[in-house]
Amino acid sequence: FKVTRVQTSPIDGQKPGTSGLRKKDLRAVLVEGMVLHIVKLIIVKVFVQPHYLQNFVQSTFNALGADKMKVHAENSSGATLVVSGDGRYYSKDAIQIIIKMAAANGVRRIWVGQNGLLSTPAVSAVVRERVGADGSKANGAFILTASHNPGGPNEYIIESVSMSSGYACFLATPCIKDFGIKYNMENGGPAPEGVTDKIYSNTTTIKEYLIAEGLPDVDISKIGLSNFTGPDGQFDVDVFDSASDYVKLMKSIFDFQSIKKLLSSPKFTFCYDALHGVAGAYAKRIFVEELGAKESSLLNCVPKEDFGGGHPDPNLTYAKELVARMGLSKTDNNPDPPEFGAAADGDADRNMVLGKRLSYFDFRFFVTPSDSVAIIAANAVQAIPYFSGGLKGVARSMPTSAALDVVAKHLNLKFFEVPTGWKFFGNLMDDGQCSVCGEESFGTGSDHIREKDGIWAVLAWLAIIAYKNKDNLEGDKLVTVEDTVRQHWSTYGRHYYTRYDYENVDAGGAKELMAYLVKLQSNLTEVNNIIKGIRPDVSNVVNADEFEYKDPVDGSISKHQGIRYLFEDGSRLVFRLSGTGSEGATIRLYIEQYEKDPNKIGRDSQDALAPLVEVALKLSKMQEYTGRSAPTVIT
Ligand code: VG1
Ligand code: CO
Repeated sequence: FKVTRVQTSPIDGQKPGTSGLRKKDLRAVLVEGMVLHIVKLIIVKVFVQPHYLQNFVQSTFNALGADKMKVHAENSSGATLVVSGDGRYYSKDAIQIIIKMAAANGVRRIWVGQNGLLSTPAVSAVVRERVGADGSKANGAFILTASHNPGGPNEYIIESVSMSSGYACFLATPCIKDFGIKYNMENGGPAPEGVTDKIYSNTTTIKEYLIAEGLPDVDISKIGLSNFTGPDGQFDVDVFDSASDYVKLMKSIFDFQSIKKLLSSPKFTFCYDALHGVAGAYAKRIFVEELGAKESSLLNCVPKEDFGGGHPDPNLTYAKELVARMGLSKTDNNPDPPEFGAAADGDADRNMVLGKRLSYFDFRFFVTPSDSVAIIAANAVQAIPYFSGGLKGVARSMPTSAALDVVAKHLNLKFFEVPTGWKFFGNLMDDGQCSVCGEESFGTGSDHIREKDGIWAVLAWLAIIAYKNKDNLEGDKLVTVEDTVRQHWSTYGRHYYTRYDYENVDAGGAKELMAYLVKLQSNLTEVNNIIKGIRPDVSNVVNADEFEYKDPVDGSISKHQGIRYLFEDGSRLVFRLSGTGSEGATIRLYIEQYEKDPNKIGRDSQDALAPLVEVALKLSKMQEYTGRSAPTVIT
């Protein structure tokens, strides 16, 4: 092949957010016909528009610099990049484009998971662990995913509505489908802000990109190595099995035998919902083939380009089938609700864990992600061989509840509070200061890789349940997920927790709300006067600030990471703007209350939090600024 330089010009809005660049696959603009109310659709496909992906990829190569790409001439072993993702629509085209651009930019070899599939945690594992046939190691990776955002080809739903005037009106509603890309570094973790800022700044000045001409599309459905020759010498594309490196890593972390014993106990039933995301490619290998779960325990485990039309977000709203399978009650349709249920998001870095509820009536028991990381940290040393030497430290993102803080204190562990987004944990882990970490947004993980890890979290829970039942598998009743969580609360106290999301609100209104809260926060007397007027039974705010983080390893500072109101009794209100949305603005409101009294830890969390919720909504003038009387999603 030869290298072609293609003229291009900057495209607005290519700024990577909390986790890479994410955009709608289409933007539909409705133009109403003046007379006949006929709606015309003008569709702009964002990622598929000319040069969009190319500009971003070239800007990344430019940000990394020729030294990082180790062009062939400088170093005969050359650079190796991984390119794969959750398999969403447009991934296959994107992979071919990136292969050709990498070849033209002097990359020596590209590694692709079979069919372009690799979960985000598997990419991290591959970058860190995989060794190529020629002894090569990866230098970085492009991950193609928009995580839990839906995917699929452009679509719109057209409905016709008859008007009283006799005319018909066509309503066209665009389906929200996203595509995304992010770059991970040599440690297997997301590029730090210094790099993403540079990528963004390059996108604003880009004039040309390089692409290989005469390089055929590579068949990524077949495992094997293809060699090509370009101006710099040899270029390889290595298509490999998506699961084996990851499975090997999991087997080195957990005691698969003890989990297998648990799964084979007739008293333990299990269900895993991949929501048609890439987790399906791992679930069968790990849960069924390695651990002996029944094939019927897998739900939606065939990865699909459009996630089967669903929203691949593992929460109680979107993981509908799992929630139904866990069962409201024993019915004819659902004779035996599983003991343990879990789900993953599109790229398999998130997890939700559910248990069967035995008290009251049979209703699923939800483990909050903030509790999940605390419980994993509290049990890791006993239940997971990888941690048997002890934990180096633990960390959580700022809006995540303080359940982990209490565990850290009890166990005398180093503890860190970092801004939202996994990239902040990576530095601590590289520096040997953190073993287990998590976010309230269904993300849990450890220093085995540099991304959060959905399947790892489920294995960690299975390992804990297996450990708690190790002498009990023949007993009358197993220690359940619910028992485990309740035991934890009675030892450490309970953090009632909820998150309200206001999605796609007017960006101006959202900014004003945040500005108002920043200003208000500087006058605590006024804050407390307002609160007394709303709910005299809520405790005082003793501190408020805009969260700022100084990385203890590299000293870099991240500002404006959310507004915190801290109460005397340990309650917290946190407000922040999402950095992953692809439309308007999303306001997230995090509400938390600590309860140590063992008699008060069994309440329904929305009930327990009602006074604080009322304070949060009125204090922030949420409805005034957003026009919304209720959040889009509550978790
Ligand atoms: C959200 C979550 C954050 C998470 C990020 C990426 O970000 O709140 O905790 O790290 O998504 O997760 P934001 O900025 O929208 O609040 V994933 O699974 O989407 O890569
Ligand atoms: Co994700």
